[in-house]
Amino acid sequence: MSRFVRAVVRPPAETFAQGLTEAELGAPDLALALAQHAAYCDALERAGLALLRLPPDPAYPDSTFVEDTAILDARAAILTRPGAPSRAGEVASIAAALRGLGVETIALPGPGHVDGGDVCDAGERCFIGLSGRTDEAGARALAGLLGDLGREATIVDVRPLGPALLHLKSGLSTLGEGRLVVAPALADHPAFAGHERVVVDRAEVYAANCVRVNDRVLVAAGAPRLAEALDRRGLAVELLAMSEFQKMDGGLSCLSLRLPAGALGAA
Ligand code: CIR
Repeated sequence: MSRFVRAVVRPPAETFAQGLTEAELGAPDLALALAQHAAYCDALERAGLALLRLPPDPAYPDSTFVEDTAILDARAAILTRPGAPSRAGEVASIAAALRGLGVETIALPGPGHVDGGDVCDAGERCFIGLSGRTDEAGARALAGLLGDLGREATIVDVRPLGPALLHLKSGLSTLGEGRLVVAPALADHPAFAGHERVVVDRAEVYAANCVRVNDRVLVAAGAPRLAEALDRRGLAVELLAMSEFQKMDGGLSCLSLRLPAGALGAA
């Protein structure tokens, strides 16, 4: 599994509650969201990452979900074209930030759409979700670019699984070494047949979006069975409160763009 050395993060802005959501969990509390974001950043730092902390951007209520704007490979960052029109303008500032870190950026060839939340880099293979946000043209363009970078890609259609999965990674995470965490709806999908799968309990499905960062896995609080299953596999788990981001349909992975060591240039 890649060693991550840096991450780009952006706290929620005062317009956070105006972002997109289907969650019906009520309006987020901004002060609590900021505290949860700060704790998330602390956890990334404990995992060994140096953070580039971008300022909040009130023009884009969903801009704290930085993961949707780029796909980080060890050689370059592919800039996405987010599927929600209100989020299209988030990419420019992330592109500038990545270039400032010395990361080469590549634009997704048009006209398709991709959200980073639909891309799960499982090492040898990347899974690309077809969702309400990522369309076929975008998925194919991304698969082509990944192929140019020497990566294999498999497209997984999550649209038939209904609105519970906003993105592929709402129900899929990689633990490294070929191991995956999967939501029950994806447990028997043929795309994952060759992988060891940890199937998340229905009551803990939000935690299927977890993040392996170096020597640990960051997991949403409230998923004791998943935490125990990871612990049994020898993985150190850090639990993080995510309630205010869950209200806005966001998972743990969406709050950061994690850069593998090779992605950093000379800057
Ligand atoms: C949206 O609907 O775009 C945001 N409210 C949530 C995005 C979450 N991103 C992710 O799961 N990668």
